[in-house]
Amino acid sequence: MAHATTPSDQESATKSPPADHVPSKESQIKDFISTLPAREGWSQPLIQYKKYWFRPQMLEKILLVQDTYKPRADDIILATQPKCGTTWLKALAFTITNRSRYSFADHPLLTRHPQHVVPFIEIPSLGMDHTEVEMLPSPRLLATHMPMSMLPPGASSGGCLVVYLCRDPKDTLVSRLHYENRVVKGCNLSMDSVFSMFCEGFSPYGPFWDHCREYWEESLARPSNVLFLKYEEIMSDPVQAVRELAKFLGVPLTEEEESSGVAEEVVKLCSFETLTSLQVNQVGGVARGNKVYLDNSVFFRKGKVGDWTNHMSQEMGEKLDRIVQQKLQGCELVF
Ligand code: PAP
Repeated sequence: MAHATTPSDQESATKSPPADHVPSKESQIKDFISTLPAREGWSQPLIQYKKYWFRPQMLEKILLVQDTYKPRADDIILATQPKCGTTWLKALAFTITNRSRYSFADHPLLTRHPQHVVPFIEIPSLGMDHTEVEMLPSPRLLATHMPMSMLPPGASSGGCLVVYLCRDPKDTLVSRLHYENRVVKGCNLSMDSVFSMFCEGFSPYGPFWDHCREYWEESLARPSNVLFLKYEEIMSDPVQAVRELAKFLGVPLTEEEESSGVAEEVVKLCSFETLTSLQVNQVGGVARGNKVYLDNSVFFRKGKVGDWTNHMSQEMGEKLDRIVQQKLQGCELVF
């Protein structure tokens, strides 16, 4: 139905704001973002803020939550760069921290998407706003893609526990390429183009290496508050990763749980195979604006280590490894 223009609409369209008009926080942020460097190349232009590149809508939200998100000492924050295993980490941490509430036979993950059981701090769920996170009871399990240096004060220095998951940049890039081409209508990025942008540090939430380095250094400085994990390590020994996560999150597995195979049950429930077999992760989805449609299944593609070899040449792989190694010089972090 067409929206009828009211006299007040017409007035606001033609008159300038009154002298004492205070612009909303949102419009101040939008104005500020319009002054920042922008660059084309990905499915949408990215904006550079404090060396990191973001989609404008994401940066808006990151700047907004600097005021609206009030960290609590018992918050648990799952931090990742996109495509590094966020869905998997959400499933694992949710299952571990809620294991006394739910049985494996009747578990929320059997009917709810892992992305939906743990909200992002800076990305409101559909139809929600930033009060969503504030309304949650403690202890909260939250997620973010924000760099460590952009976590609101209190989250980066208070008692919050932060789990950071990173992944081989080659597999991360391949996953990103498929994701953008699938969710953004009309997007047809090539491996060659995203590869050269990624190598320059120009990627959503990139430079990739700076994002990792910040969390890595914080995990060394504050090991009881920041746990640094790698996708490949979880893949090679998931049971051990569950034990480590449970211990770090203050809910270590008991001897009884060890002998009854709880870690193995968690691994099985959160595995790529189990999650992709569930209807909730196969059908349905949400539109985000006119151009983006997020199928529930888009968060599950191959779930493998080393898929990059099917999408880039050996030389490209070696070049990216060299760049990342060089950028991480002086840091013991290696991929
Ligand atoms: P996000 O950061 O955009 O929220 P994220 O979960 O990190 O999503 O990205 C999806 C990747 O995680 C996909 O990787 P691929 O493209 O290389 O396949 C997806 O397959 C993988 N993934 C999702 N769930 C699991 C899981 N349970 N185990 C292993 N990998 C998984």
